[in-house]
Amino acid sequence: MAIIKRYHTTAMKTYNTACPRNCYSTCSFKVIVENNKIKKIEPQALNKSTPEGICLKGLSYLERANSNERILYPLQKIKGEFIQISWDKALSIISEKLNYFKSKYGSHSVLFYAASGMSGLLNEVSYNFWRLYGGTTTVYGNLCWPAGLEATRLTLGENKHNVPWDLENAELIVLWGKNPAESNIHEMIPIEKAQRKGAKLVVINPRRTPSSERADMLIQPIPGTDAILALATAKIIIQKNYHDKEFIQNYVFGFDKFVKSLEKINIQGASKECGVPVSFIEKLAEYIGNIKPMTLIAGYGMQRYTNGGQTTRALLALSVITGNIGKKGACWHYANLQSYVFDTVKEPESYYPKKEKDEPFRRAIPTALLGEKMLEIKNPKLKMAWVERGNPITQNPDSKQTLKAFKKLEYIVVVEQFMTDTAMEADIILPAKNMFEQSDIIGSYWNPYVQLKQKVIEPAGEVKPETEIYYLLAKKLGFNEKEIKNNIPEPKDTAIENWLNKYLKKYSNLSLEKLKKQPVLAPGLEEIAFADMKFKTPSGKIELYSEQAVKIWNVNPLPSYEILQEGQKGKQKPFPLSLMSPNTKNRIHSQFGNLKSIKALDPYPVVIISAKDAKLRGIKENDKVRVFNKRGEIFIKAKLDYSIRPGNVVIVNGYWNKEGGSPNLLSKGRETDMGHGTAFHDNMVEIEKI
Ligand SMILES: Nc1nc2c(c(=O)[nH]1)N[C@H]1C(S)=C(S)[C@@H](COP(=O)(O)OP(=O)(O)OC[C@H]3O[C@@H](n4cnc5c(=O)[nH]c(N)nc54)[C@H](O)[C@@H]3O)O[C@H]1N2
Ligand SMILES: Nc1nc2c(c(=O)[nH]1)N[C@H]1C(S)=C(S)[C@@H](COP(=O)(O)OP(=O)(O)OC[C@H]3O[C@@H](n4cnc5c(=O)[nH]c(N)nc54)[C@H](O)[C@@H]3O)O[C@H]1N2
Ligand SMILES: [Mo]
Repeated sequence: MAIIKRYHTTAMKTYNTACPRNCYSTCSFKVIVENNKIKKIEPQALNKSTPEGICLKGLSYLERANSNERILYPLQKIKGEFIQISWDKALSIISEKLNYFKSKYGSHSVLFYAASGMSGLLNEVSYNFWRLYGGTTTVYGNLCWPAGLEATRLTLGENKHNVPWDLENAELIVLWGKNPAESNIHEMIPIEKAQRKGAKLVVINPRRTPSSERADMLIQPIPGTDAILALATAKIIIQKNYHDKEFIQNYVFGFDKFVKSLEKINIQGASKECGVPVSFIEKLAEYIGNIKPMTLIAGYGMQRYTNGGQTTRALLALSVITGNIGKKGACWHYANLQSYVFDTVKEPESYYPKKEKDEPFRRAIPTALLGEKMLEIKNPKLKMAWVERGNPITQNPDSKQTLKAFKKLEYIVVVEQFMTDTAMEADIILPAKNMFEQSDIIGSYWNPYVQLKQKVIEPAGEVKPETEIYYLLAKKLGFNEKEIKNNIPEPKDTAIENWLNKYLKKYSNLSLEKLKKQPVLAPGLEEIAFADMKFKTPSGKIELYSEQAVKIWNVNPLPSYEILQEGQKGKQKPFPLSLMSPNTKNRIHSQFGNLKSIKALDPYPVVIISAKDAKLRGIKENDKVRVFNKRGEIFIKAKLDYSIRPGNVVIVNGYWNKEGGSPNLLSKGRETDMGHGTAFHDNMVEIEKI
């Protein structure tokens, strides 16, 4: 009753909640609600990682939640147009299709595709439903971060790092392939505090970004060559005797082999390969070798290459040989999975099918090659797809292939909030909930809190959360009642709360009541990760040499520099420019860009090109250009910028086709060397004026 009463009051009420977007920050914030409408969004000071400064995307939830472009009813495509239909009709059609394809071709003729549009524990209900259906085809791997996760797991045994506020204790901070001023704005708070106390900041990124504005040193390597830069730096550190012998003696496995492997590295040659002057490499070695404690923040940018895992291992070696692990102000800062206390997706090993548990449920294809494999797979061929929390036509590589694969299907259901490129391909669209319309528990890969994303309003229009959609569909399909009860919560707020409480009960410091008041530090949190110097690797030590790396991924057992598959050196003809397509400040991938408040700042995609490359092609600022390779083309405006090295260009990802197009029209579906990640940036293009 208490819950129902809330929604009928006209008084303003304040709730604590948290942002469930796939973003490092995962901010806690407060929402003020009146008459079932979100009125205001304010920071939540109780979260030490995100006490202030809600980003523009967070503030734009006001517009997003109340947007009149939101999909509020089930829609059916009839002769190319979407027509509103009743839930009963929509679910009847879908259950008919599901029965038909299963009986005619087997349940694996249906693809269940979900990505990272909304996080939360309740997402597991989707998998439960598809298991009850008899299994489907799904994807393994991930678009995001797994090469780096796996590199870290191979070396340290686990993915965890010091709490964000420990950054203040660092004397040296290296931001390598991460751009927190855009992708993790709250990280800039402790970085600036450390700098005010005298810490040095080094940024390593082929382009200059807002994160490098206050750096003491900016190094701009050729994309995809960071491993050789790191190995050359390691060689100088060891030659100059800066390495931490005691730490290595006690905790490191394979150091001698690592030193031996560096013999073949020639500093001059390395400098040429990565495009960084020797003096800069020497300076970097001076810094990393002498300034302690160091936190090396590795982002997810440079692991989205075909050599991304090995590159990450090479960077991590710098933290290892200088003893910058397990101490105040000293850590390898990649992903802190300590708040993922409930999630099964904890380490990349779980990204590929586990025999006993998953095989009857699913036949899996790599997400990095979604379009290609959807077209290729046989026995049975794919006939139908169900997409939720994802926008694969925009966000997965090689959009043309992905689109072709979707167009070949006989039936598509998309659960969405907005008319995305993927939703446009649907035969039926089911309206998706937003973050304010259902409670759920979320973790974070940076913020060390377990948080409650609270239900604060009743769903708009006829919106139903996925749990309810699956519940109704399970009934329609006549699944066993007991199975339904065990696997899918009833569509009632109390049933959802009971479901979440079932998990929370495992930890004495967690309960819904408590989480409603404030975020709670993850149970068992190590503020300083690895302070006990225990490493869950086969040797029990930090592994520079990894037999697992060879066995699982067939890569060099030591960190090594591998040449990219497509090319990186700006010389490949007929496509001489390497295209990076990183994340951007005012969008989370393909989300938020449709809002007026965001469009005002970021109205259309541009290609960032150096003045030198522009001149060579007769291109001026704001000229419309064609960016192309043999996979596709995109017509956008050019932005001339000194932030970028000649030979490289940038188009940030997330733009929809109707906005001008996604850089994934140009990227190839390719896996990273480990972890089944996606090598988006291993991508060469040419540009011409039109
Ligand atoms: N505002 C905003 N925040 C986000 C997101 C978002 O979309 N928008 N997405 C969230 C998600 S899901 C993720 S995965 C993270 C990702 O956030 P980050 O870890 O910051 O990763 P990216 O933005 O992909 O890339 C970071 C930087 O890597 C650089 N880079 C590319 N290639 C190379 C290379 O070869 N070497 C080096 N040294 N650098 C390179 C790019 O220029 C880019 O500036 O951000 C999260 N936070
Ligand atoms: N070229 C290039 N491509 C990239 C990247 C890159 O660096 N370069 N980065 C990659 C990375 S790091 C990532 S993580 C992926 C992200 O890829 P996706 O996870 O596919 O992308 P999003 O745009 O974040 O979210 C997908 C959709 O989820 C919907 N959604 C939100 N909440 C809900 C909900 O509760 N229910 C349902 N059913 N839908 C909901 C949103 O409206 C949105 O359209 O993109 C990848 N793509
Ligand atoms: Mo991501």
